[in-house]
Amino acid sequence: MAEKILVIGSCGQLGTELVESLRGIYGTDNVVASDIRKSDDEVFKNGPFETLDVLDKATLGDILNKYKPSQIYHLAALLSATAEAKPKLGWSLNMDGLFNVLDAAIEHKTGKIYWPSSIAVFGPNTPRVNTPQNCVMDPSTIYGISKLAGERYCEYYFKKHGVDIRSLRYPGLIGYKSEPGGGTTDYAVSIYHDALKTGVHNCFLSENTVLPMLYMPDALKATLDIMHAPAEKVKIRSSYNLAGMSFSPKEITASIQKHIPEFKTEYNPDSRQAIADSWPQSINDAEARADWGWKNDFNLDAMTADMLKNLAPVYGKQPL
Ligand code: AKB
Repeated sequence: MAEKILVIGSCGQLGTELVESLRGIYGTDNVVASDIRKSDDEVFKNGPFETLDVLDKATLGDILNKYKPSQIYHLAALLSATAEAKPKLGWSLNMDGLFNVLDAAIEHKTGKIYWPSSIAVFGPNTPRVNTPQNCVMDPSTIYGISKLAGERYCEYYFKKHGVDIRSLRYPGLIGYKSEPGGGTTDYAVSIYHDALKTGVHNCFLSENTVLPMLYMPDALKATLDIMHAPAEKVKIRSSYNLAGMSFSPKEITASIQKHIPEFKTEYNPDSRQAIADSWPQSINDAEARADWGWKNDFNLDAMTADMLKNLAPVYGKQPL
Protein backbone atom coordinates (compact mmCIF):
# COMPACT_ATOMS: atom_id res chain seq x y z
CA MET A 1 0.00 0.00 0.00
CA ALA A 2 1.29 3.49 -0.81
CA GLU A 3 2.49 5.53 2.13
CA LYS A 4 0.24 8.42 3.19
CA ILE A 5 1.85 11.04 5.37
CA LEU A 6 0.39 13.70 7.66
CA VAL A 7 2.64 16.59 8.71
CA ILE A 8 1.27 18.45 11.75
CA GLY A 9 2.71 21.93 12.27
CA SER A 10 3.78 21.95 8.64
CA CYS A 11 4.10 25.72 8.17
CA GLY A 12 7.06 26.25 10.50
CA GLN A 13 10.75 26.38 9.61
CA LEU A 14 11.27 22.61 9.45
CA GLY A 15 7.78 21.64 8.26
CA THR A 16 7.90 23.88 5.19
CA GLU A 17 11.06 22.18 3.93
CA LEU A 18 10.03 18.72 5.09
CA VAL A 19 6.73 18.84 3.20
CA GLU A 20 8.66 19.76 0.05
CA SER A 21 11.11 16.84 0.54
CA LEU A 22 8.40 14.34 1.45
CA ARG A 23 6.32 15.34 -1.59
CA GLY A 24 9.39 14.78 -3.75
CA ILE A 25 9.69 11.25 -2.37
CA TYR A 26 6.08 10.13 -1.92
CA GLY A 27 4.17 12.34 -4.38
CA THR A 28 2.31 15.58 -3.71
CA ASP A 29 -1.08 14.01 -3.06
CA ASN A 30 0.31 11.54 -0.54
CA VAL A 31 1.64 14.21 1.82
CA VAL A 32 -1.03 16.10 3.74
CA ALA A 33 0.19 19.35 5.26
CA SER A 34 -1.64 20.72 8.29
CA ASP A 35 -1.27 23.65 10.62
CA ILE A 36 -3.33 26.03 12.70
CA ARG A 37 -2.90 28.55 9.84
CA LYS A 38 -1.79 28.07 6.25
CA SER A 39 1.35 29.98 5.28
CA ASP A 40 1.81 31.71 1.91
CA ASP A 41 4.81 29.58 1.03
CA GLU A 42 4.76 28.17 -2.52
CA VAL A 43 4.93 24.60 -1.23
CA PHE A 44 1.42 24.86 0.23
CA LYS A 45 -0.17 26.14 -3.01
CA ASN A 46 -0.39 22.58 -4.34
CA GLY A 47 -1.30 19.42 -2.53
CA PRO A 48 -3.63 18.65 0.35
CA PHE A 49 -3.76 21.01 3.33
CA GLU A 50 -5.92 20.75 6.46
CA THR A 51 -6.40 23.42 9.11
CA LEU A 52 -5.58 21.72 12.40
CA ASP A 53 -4.97 22.86 15.97
CA VAL A 54 -3.33 19.74 17.40
CA LEU A 55 -5.04 20.48 20.73
CA ASP A 56 -8.39 19.81 19.00
CA LYS A 57 -8.67 16.02 19.31
CA ALA A 58 -11.93 15.78 17.35
CA THR A 59 -10.52 17.48 14.25
CA LEU A 60 -7.32 15.43 14.51
CA GLY A 61 -9.51 12.27 14.59
CA ASP A 62 -11.51 13.47 11.56
CA ILE A 63 -8.29 14.08 9.58
CA LEU A 64 -6.92 10.66 10.49
CA ASN A 65 -10.23 9.04 9.44
CA LYS A 66 -10.19 10.96 6.16
CA TYR A 67 -6.59 10.23 5.07
CA LYS A 68 -5.62 7.16 7.15
CA PRO A 69 -1.94 8.20 7.20
CA SER A 70 0.69 5.49 7.60
CA GLN A 71 3.14 8.08 9.01
CA ILE A 72 2.70 11.25 11.08
CA TYR A 73 5.34 13.94 11.51
CA HIS A 74 4.20 15.92 14.56
CA LEU A 75 6.15 19.20 14.53
CA ALA A 76 3.72 21.65 16.21
CA ALA A 77 5.40 23.24 19.25
CA LEU A 78 6.35 26.54 20.85
CA LEU A 79 10.14 26.96 20.77
CA SER A 80 12.35 28.08 23.64
CA ALA A 81 11.97 31.88 23.69
CA THR A 82 8.23 31.88 22.90
CA ALA A 83 7.51 29.20 25.49
CA GLU A 84 9.30 31.33 28.12
CA ALA A 85 7.03 34.25 27.18
CA LYS A 86 3.88 32.05 27.20
CA PRO A 87 4.70 29.21 29.60
CA LYS A 88 1.15 27.83 30.00
CA LEU A 89 0.55 27.68 26.26
CA GLY A 90 4.08 26.29 25.74
CA TRP A 91 3.45 23.46 28.18
CA SER A 92 -0.02 22.63 26.94
CA LEU A 93 0.80 22.77 23.21
CA ASN A 94 4.05 20.82 23.61
CA MET A 95 2.65 18.16 25.97
CA ASP A 96 -1.07 17.83 25.22
CA GLY A 97 -0.36 18.03 21.50
CA LEU A 98 2.02 15.08 21.82
CA PHE A 99 -0.46 13.07 23.92
CA ASN A 100 -3.19 13.69 21.35
CA VAL A 101 -0.96 12.44 18.53
CA LEU A 102 0.31 9.40 20.46
CA ASP A 103 -3.20 8.38 21.55
CA ALA A 104 -4.58 8.92 18.05
CA ALA A 105 -1.70 6.81 16.64
CA ILE A 106 -2.79 3.91 18.86
CA GLU A 107 -6.48 4.34 18.01
CA HIS A 108 -5.91 4.69 14.26
CA LYS A 109 -3.04 2.18 14.10
CA THR A 110 -0.72 4.71 12.44
CA GLY A 111 2.51 2.96 11.37
CA LYS A 112 5.26 5.45 12.29
CA ILE A 113 5.42 8.71 14.21
CA TYR A 114 8.15 11.36 14.06
CA TRP A 115 8.46 13.87 16.90
CA PRO A 116 11.34 16.34 17.30
CA SER A 117 13.15 16.85 20.56
CA SER A 118 15.91 19.41 21.11
CA ILE A 119 19.26 20.17 22.73
CA ALA A 120 17.03 22.12 25.15
CA VAL A 121 16.56 18.87 27.11
CA PHE A 122 20.00 19.55 28.59
CA GLY A 123 20.63 22.03 31.37
CA PRO A 124 23.20 23.84 33.50
CA ASN A 125 24.54 20.64 35.12
CA THR A 126 24.90 18.78 31.83
CA PRO A 127 28.50 18.44 30.54
CA ARG A 128 28.60 21.32 28.04
CA VAL A 129 31.20 20.03 25.62
CA ASN A 130 30.68 16.84 23.57
CA THR A 131 27.47 16.23 25.53
CA PRO A 132 26.74 12.51 25.59
CA GLN A 133 23.42 10.82 24.85
CA ASN A 134 22.93 9.87 28.50
CA CYS A 135 23.99 12.30 31.21
CA VAL A 136 22.54 14.77 33.73
CA MET A 137 19.50 16.43 32.13
CA ASP A 138 18.16 19.36 34.12
CA PRO A 139 16.51 21.68 31.56
CA SER A 140 15.73 25.13 32.90
CA THR A 141 13.23 26.30 30.28
CA ILE A 142 9.57 25.33 29.80
CA TYR A 143 10.47 24.22 26.29
CA GLY A 144 13.31 22.00 27.53
CA ILE A 145 11.21 20.54 30.35
CA SER A 146 8.40 19.76 27.88
CA LYS A 147 10.83 18.14 25.44
CA LEU A 148 12.44 16.00 28.16
CA ALA A 149 9.02 14.90 29.47
CA GLY A 150 7.96 14.26 25.85
CA GLU A 151 11.01 12.04 25.30
CA ARG A 152 10.09 9.96 28.33
CA TYR A 153 6.51 9.66 27.06
CA CYS A 154 7.70 8.58 23.61
CA GLU A 155 9.82 5.80 25.06
CA TYR A 156 6.95 4.79 27.35
CA TYR A 157 4.46 4.60 24.44
CA PHE A 158 6.97 2.55 22.43
CA LYS A 159 7.50 0.07 25.27
CA LYS A 160 3.95 -0.05 26.58
CA HIS A 161 1.89 0.31 23.41
CA GLY A 162 4.34 -0.56 20.62
CA VAL A 163 4.03 2.88 18.96
CA ASP A 164 6.87 3.07 16.37
CA ILE A 165 8.06 6.52 17.36
CA ARG A 166 11.33 8.05 16.19
CA SER A 167 12.91 11.28 17.39
CA LEU A 168 15.98 13.51 17.12
CA ARG A 169 17.33 16.14 19.50
CA TYR A 170 17.78 18.97 17.00
CA PRO A 171 20.36 21.66 17.55
CA GLY A 172 19.62 25.09 16.01
CA LEU A 173 18.43 24.62 12.42
CA ILE A 174 19.62 26.96 9.68
CA GLY A 175 18.12 27.19 6.21
CA TYR A 176 17.35 29.73 3.50
CA LYS A 177 13.92 28.50 2.40
CA SER A 178 11.94 29.18 5.58
CA GLU A 179 12.34 31.36 8.66
CA PRO A 180 12.48 30.10 12.23
CA GLY A 181 10.27 31.63 14.92
CA GLY A 182 10.66 31.93 18.66
CA GLY A 183 13.94 30.07 19.18
CA THR A 184 17.23 30.97 20.85
CA THR A 185 19.26 29.82 17.86
CA ASP A 186 17.25 31.95 15.37
CA TYR A 187 19.99 34.59 15.14
CA ALA A 188 22.02 32.17 13.02
CA VAL A 189 19.41 32.46 10.25
CA SER A 190 18.71 36.20 10.47
CA ILE A 191 22.44 37.00 10.43
CA TYR A 192 22.63 35.83 6.79
CA HIS A 193 19.59 37.90 5.79
CA ASP A 194 21.05 40.97 7.54
CA ALA A 195 24.45 40.45 5.91
CA LEU A 196 22.79 40.81 2.51
CA LYS A 197 20.08 43.32 3.44
CA THR A 198 21.84 45.93 5.62
CA GLY A 199 25.38 44.68 6.19
CA VAL A 200 24.87 44.85 9.97
CA HIS A 201 23.43 42.27 12.35
CA ASN A 202 22.22 43.12 15.85
CA CYS A 203 22.83 39.90 17.74
CA PHE A 204 20.76 38.96 20.80
CA LEU A 205 23.53 36.64 22.05
CA SER A 206 27.04 37.62 23.16
CA GLU A 207 29.91 37.13 20.73
CA ASN A 208 31.43 34.01 22.30
CA THR A 209 28.23 32.03 22.91
CA VAL A 210 28.91 28.68 21.25
CA LEU A 211 25.86 26.57 20.37
CA PRO A 212 25.34 23.38 18.36
CA MET A 213 23.78 23.98 14.92
CA LEU A 214 22.79 22.01 11.82
CA TYR A 215 22.26 23.05 8.22
CA MET A 216 18.77 22.26 6.93
CA PRO A 217 19.79 19.78 4.20
CA ASP A 218 21.53 17.76 6.92
CA ALA A 219 18.51 18.08 9.23
CA LEU A 220 16.20 16.83 6.47
CA LYS A 221 18.57 13.95 5.69
CA ALA A 222 18.72 12.90 9.36
CA THR A 223 14.94 13.13 9.74
CA LEU A 224 14.22 11.07 6.65
CA ASP A 225 17.02 8.59 7.43
CA ILE A 226 15.72 7.81 10.91
CA MET A 227 12.17 7.46 9.55
CA HIS A 228 13.36 5.15 6.77
CA ALA A 229 15.64 3.04 9.00
CA PRO A 230 14.50 -0.51 9.76
CA ALA A 231 12.77 -0.52 13.17
CA GLU A 232 15.43 -2.74 14.77
CA LYS A 233 18.13 -0.15 13.98
CA VAL A 234 16.30 2.54 15.90
CA LYS A 235 17.50 1.45 19.31
CA ILE A 236 16.81 4.68 21.17
CA ARG A 237 13.10 5.44 21.42
CA SER A 238 13.33 8.56 23.54
CA SER A 239 15.38 10.76 21.18
CA TYR A 240 18.81 10.64 19.54
CA ASN A 241 21.56 13.23 20.01
CA LEU A 242 22.34 14.79 16.63
CA ALA A 243 25.29 17.02 15.74
CA GLY A 244 26.46 19.00 12.75
CA MET A 245 28.65 21.93 13.77
CA SER A 246 29.16 24.32 16.68
CA PHE A 247 30.02 28.00 16.47
CA SER A 248 29.65 31.36 18.18
CA PRO A 249 28.18 34.59 16.73
CA LYS A 250 31.76 35.82 16.32
CA GLU A 251 32.70 32.74 14.30
CA ILE A 252 29.67 32.87 11.99
CA THR A 253 30.39 36.59 11.47
CA ALA A 254 33.96 35.73 10.42
CA SER A 255 32.62 33.04 8.07
CA ILE A 256 30.29 35.58 6.39
CA GLN A 257 33.10 38.17 6.20
CA LYS A 258 35.02 35.79 3.92
CA HIS A 259 32.34 36.67 1.32
CA ILE A 260 31.25 40.13 2.53
CA PRO A 261 34.32 41.72 4.21
CA GLU A 262 32.47 44.88 5.31
CA PHE A 263 29.79 42.90 7.22
CA LYS A 264 29.54 43.73 10.96
CA THR A 265 27.79 42.23 13.98
CA GLU A 266 26.80 44.27 17.02
CA TYR A 267 26.06 42.52 20.30
CA ASN A 268 23.08 43.29 22.53
CA PRO A 269 22.34 40.14 24.55
CA ASP A 270 18.76 39.86 25.83
CA SER A 271 16.82 37.24 27.84
CA ARG A 272 17.75 34.56 25.31
CA GLN A 273 21.36 34.72 26.54
CA ALA A 274 20.42 32.88 29.76
CA ILE A 275 18.72 30.16 27.72
CA ALA A 276 21.78 29.74 25.49
CA ASP A 277 24.07 29.66 28.55
CA SER A 278 22.11 26.69 29.91
CA TRP A 279 22.57 24.61 26.73
CA PRO A 280 25.48 22.47 25.53
CA GLN A 281 28.15 23.89 23.24
CA SER A 282 28.68 20.66 21.31
CA ILE A 283 26.94 17.31 21.05
CA ASN A 284 28.23 13.74 20.87
CA ASP A 285 26.01 11.86 18.42
CA ALA A 286 27.92 8.54 18.37
CA GLU A 287 24.69 6.51 18.81
CA ALA A 288 22.98 8.02 15.73
CA ARG A 289 26.14 7.39 13.69
CA ALA A 290 26.46 3.79 14.89
CA ASP A 291 22.78 2.74 14.91
CA TRP A 292 21.43 4.07 11.61
CA GLY A 293 24.45 5.56 9.84
CA TRP A 294 24.01 9.31 10.45
CA LYS A 295 26.68 11.54 8.93
CA ASN A 296 26.49 15.31 8.37
CA ASP A 297 27.71 16.91 5.13
CA PHE A 298 28.01 20.61 6.04
CA ASN A 299 30.43 22.53 8.23
CA LEU A 300 30.19 26.27 8.98
CA ASP A 301 32.00 27.57 5.87
CA ALA A 302 30.19 25.18 3.50
CA MET A 303 26.86 26.27 4.99
CA THR A 304 27.76 29.97 4.74
CA ALA A 305 28.69 29.64 1.07
CA ASP A 306 25.41 27.86 0.31
CA MET A 307 23.24 30.24 2.36
CA LEU A 308 24.74 33.35 0.72
CA LYS A 309 24.56 31.85 -2.77
CA ASN A 310 20.86 31.09 -2.34
CA LEU A 311 19.84 34.25 -0.48
CA ALA A 312 21.75 36.78 -2.61
CA PRO A 313 19.14 36.83 -5.43
CA VAL A 314 16.35 37.35 -2.85
CA TYR A 315 18.01 40.70 -2.01
CA GLY A 316 18.70 41.59 -5.63
CA LYS A 317 22.40 40.74 -5.37
CA GLN A 318 24.58 38.71 -7.72
CA PRO A 319 25.16 35.20 -6.30
CA LEU A 320 28.24 35.48 -4.05
C1 AKB B 1 15.32 26.92 19.87
O1 AKB B 1 16.26 27.73 19.80
O2 AKB B 1 14.41 26.99 20.70
C2 AKB B 1 15.32 25.74 18.93
C3 AKB B 1 15.97 24.54 19.52
C4 AKB B 1 17.43 24.50 19.72
O3 AKB B 1 15.30 23.60 19.84
N1 AKB B 1 15.96 26.11 17.70
